[in-house]
Amino acid sequence: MNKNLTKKILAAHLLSGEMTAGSEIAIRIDQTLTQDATGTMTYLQFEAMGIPRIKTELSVSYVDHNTLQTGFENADDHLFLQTIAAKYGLYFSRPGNGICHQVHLERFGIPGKTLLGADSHTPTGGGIGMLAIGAGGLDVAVAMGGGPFYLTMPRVVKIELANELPPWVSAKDIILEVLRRLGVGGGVGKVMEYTGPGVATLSVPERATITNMGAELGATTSIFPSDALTRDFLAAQGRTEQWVELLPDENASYDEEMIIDLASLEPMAACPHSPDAIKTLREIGETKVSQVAIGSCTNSSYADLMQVAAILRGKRVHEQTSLVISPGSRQVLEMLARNGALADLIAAGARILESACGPCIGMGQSPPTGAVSVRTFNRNFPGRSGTSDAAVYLTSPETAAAAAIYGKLVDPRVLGEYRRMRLPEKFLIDDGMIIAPLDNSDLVDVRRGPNIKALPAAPVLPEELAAKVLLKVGDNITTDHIMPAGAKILPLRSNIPAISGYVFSAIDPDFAERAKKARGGFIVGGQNYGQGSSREHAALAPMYLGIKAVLAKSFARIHRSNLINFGILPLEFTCETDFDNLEQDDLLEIKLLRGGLNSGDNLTVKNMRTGNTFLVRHGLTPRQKAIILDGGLLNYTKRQNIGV
Ligand code: MIC
Ligand code: SF4
Repeated sequence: MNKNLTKKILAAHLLSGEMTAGSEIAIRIDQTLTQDATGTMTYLQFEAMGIPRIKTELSVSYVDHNTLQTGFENADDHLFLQTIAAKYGLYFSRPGNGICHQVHLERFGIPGKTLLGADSHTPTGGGIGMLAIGAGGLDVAVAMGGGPFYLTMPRVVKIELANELPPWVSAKDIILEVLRRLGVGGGVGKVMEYTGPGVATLSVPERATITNMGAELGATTSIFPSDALTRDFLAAQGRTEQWVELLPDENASYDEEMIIDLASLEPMAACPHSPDAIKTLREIGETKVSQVAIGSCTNSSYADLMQVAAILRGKRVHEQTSLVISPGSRQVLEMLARNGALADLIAAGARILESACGPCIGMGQSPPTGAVSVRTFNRNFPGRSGTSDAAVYLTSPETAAAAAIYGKLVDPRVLGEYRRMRLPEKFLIDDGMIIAPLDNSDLVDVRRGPNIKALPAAPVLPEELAAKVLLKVGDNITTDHIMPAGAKILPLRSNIPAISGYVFSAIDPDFAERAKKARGGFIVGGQNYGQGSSREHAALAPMYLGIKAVLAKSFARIHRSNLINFGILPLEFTCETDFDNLEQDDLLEIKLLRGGLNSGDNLTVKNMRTGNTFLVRHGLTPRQKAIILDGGLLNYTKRQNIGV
């Protein structure tokens, strides 16, 4: 059968399993990345495995999330990460060097390689033809140790791009259109593979905008072919020798297909409070905007910010609107500084931040009470901006720049003549802020500040569970609900006892206390439970609070794996009404748990309030069962001696 690109790369990395959609496969990982907010736990876990040096072709530790140093915690974490990188043979991208996904694309991404990243937007690398997958930190730690990465063989969706984008419509609008059609859970268990004549009209950073925000579909990843434009990008980054051509076979077969006519698209926005609440700017109508934020791993490339600078040149930001810009990388920022575009942005009244995630993860720049904030980011979940009642719209850089000038949401086509930004022939190359691995790291002393606490031990699964439903929530609960981020909570990422006090704090401030008092219990959720980020803290902190199982209608991919990795059972309702019949505080009992897991796919739950019983499906593979029975992946990995 003629192979699509996804299958070609998977086949070249396959270690075990059958490549039929839905079955578990294991693949070899060539590269890994972490960022600081997920990295400290990842490396604590890597240390606990007792492996002397990483076994991947390349692993990079980035610092881009916790860069607001309002206390010693983040600075301590940075030092820990720098010394860990030196000790175990990783590259270290220093604070200020840029957002992990943007820098990885610029300096490290190679077509055809596999990349596993402890961040859900790792699929950004799909823009350069990598198979780039987001995962929990523990999965990344295992991959660094030479262990395989296990995933469910995805269904591959062909997204054929026809024609060319019209003026003022950009790559962001393409992924907003995909989100409009499929919704935030629409990509679960799938890889989005882009083909068709429209591909040749999109540069690598534009493709990366699309694969980046494919994370919001819940997709395993998204990928573009590696073609002449990929070669041009790598050449401009001084890395021509790393280019290989990678295309799907002619008449390749796919599990699903969809066509997007680029010429028919118009400027769009994801409206509050979900990345799939898509409307065109014409439908939204003119809406007053208090803040515009341009940046994030979705839209802060050189071409993006050159476009914004061209739009703002000689103009002024509206007096009722604050414009803040966080360039994606030091390469981008320095190029803008040297060619004068930065001066245009400053002259227009933009507030320039360092190259980091910044406002995207609530690290500063929270908008005013009840305000509308227009952002070029990828997520607009409630409260993520740091202001609980802010209304966040996600748009292209063009639409955001127009909002900054007019002080309201407008269709950017009012701006007149459009010139699409092209990539430079040569990017400015200076890897001075990336520290290369040492040959001999025996003498490196790992620095552990007082914020870095030991990993909590995962309890072994008991034979019987009897506990209360501590919380019942609805559909599409995000990891930002479960384990919020922001400038106050993020510095506690290396301190599980402290951060666990904030679990579900935005929707139920008493949750952590209640869970501690009850010595654990169950959480009940709806569809797509745990969508969004890869943060394993959304499983690790509940585990610390004693949560034993989550009963939900369905789970997001990365979060489900994280729950398993930390010994929490992800259980799916087999019947909708069983969800309806449950109430908070119900006492549930699951008997013969260990034995039950090994005999079939279902477990029986008894509700002690009603006396009724119902079935839940665990759907665990034999490997996942062994992990759960061992009390999590770390115990399991140590027992298996994986990669040592
Ligand atoms: C996010 O965008 O939500 C984050 C912050 O980058 C997370 C990772 C984290 O929580 O540290 C992600 O997307 O995985
Ligand atoms: Fe950083 Fe935002 Fe990208 Fe997450 S989505 S990696 S917080 S820029």
